[in-house]
Amino acid sequence: MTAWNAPELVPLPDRRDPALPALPGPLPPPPPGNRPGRGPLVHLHDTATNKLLPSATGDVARLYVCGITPYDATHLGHAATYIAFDLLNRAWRDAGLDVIYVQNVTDVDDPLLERAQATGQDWQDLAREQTALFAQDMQALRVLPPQEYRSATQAVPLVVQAATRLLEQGHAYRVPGTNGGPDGDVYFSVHADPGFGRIGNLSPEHMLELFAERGGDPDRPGKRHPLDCLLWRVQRPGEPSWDGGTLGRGRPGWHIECTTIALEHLGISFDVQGGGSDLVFPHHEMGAAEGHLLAGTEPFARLYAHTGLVGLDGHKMSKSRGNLVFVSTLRRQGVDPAAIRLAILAHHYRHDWEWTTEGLREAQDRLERWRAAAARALAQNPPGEPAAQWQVVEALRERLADDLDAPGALGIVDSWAEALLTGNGARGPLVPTAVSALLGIEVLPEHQPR
Ligand code: 5CA
Ligand code: ZN
Repeated sequence: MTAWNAPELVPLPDRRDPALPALPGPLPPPPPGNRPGRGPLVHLHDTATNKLLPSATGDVARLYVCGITPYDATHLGHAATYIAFDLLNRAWRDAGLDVIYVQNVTDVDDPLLERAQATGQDWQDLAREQTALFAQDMQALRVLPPQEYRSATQAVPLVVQAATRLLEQGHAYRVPGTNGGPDGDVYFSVHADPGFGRIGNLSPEHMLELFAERGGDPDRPGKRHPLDCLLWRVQRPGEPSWDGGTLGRGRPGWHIECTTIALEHLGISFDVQGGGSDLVFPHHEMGAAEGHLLAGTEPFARLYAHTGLVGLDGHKMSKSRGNLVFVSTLRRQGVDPAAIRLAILAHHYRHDWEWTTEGLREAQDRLERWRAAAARALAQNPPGEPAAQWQVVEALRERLADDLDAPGALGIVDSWAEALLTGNGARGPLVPTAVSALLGIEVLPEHQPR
């Protein structure tokens, strides 16, 4: 595994392969004494319970992060979300866990088809192009690739199987055609799951409002409940469609895509489902209910982690609003991706925040200071002191283990850099190595872009 690839090109990697691109390998052994050679387990905020919970329970940590809908390039909101979960991935690896990370790409959905139609582009070309660009952006930002990167179109057989099963179980039903549309769209019955509402803990009114805003169709005639969500949309003229067996030709609904991909590759009760906070409801709520009924047991995910939303000029950055700053644009302008990453890490992942050019400038300054400090840390005289270096590394690990406190972690590295640049900081390669492995920021000269 050396790169992000389009899903159909992904050779399945050995997830135990230690030769990951951005991890310089395990940190060297700690000095004698009681110092841990491995990072502590991250405690992560769970949206459902509003508590900090251990992020994993065994030797294998299982993560599902909701991927992009590829009709526009990666904006900084996307980047912030994937960098947040990249911190978790790195901390888990540092804690000695075997990580299975699964991500989807929603390569068929209404907004993608609408964009393709509006611009006259083939929807598959659009999806392929934007997925490839996303992969390049992620690689530039040193986001470690997932082991399984799966597309909605690849998942069609899983969705057909799941929708058929939910129908058989009586947890889904067919809706007659409206406005001249065909009969047979399949909907999931939210009330089939007595625990529905467990993730967002929202009032019925709030759920309805969000459902309508985020791709739902509360007013569709023939539904049993306004919140019931689409599992299978039977074919309309001009729309792509797949063989649905007894469901008829059609295409998958959105939520069931992630439910089935997660169940297939991680199994029920995997450790963490992640995404932006715009996915709490309805997306993750629907997934939890569908997954519960399909697997016959719960929870779907043990923990639901959500990133705050990145805004620009007072509004959430969103494709529909068009107030976007793209990672690829900044890269084309010659901005060092490490500075973009640092600008993002300066904000706690759970906060909503605004992208500003000033924030980027501060990150560029910080990166310069860190790199100057790293160069000093590696100078041979005087030689490095293991204990002093390990103290910094442990403080860094401790900040990340506390709900991925990246701003706190940056503060630790700032202090180390400041001390080195003013003459008496911890020398040696350990801190730069940890900064690279844990934060994904390259400060050593040989890794920096020429
Ligand atoms: N394909 C679905 C998820 S299955 C989707 O939401 N795609 S997306 O392209 O709209 O968003 C991709 C990821 O970025 C999601 O996790 C979403 O929650 C997150 N995201 C979108 N906008 C922002 C933003 N402004 N700030 C932070 N994260 C965002
Ligand atoms: Zn999803």
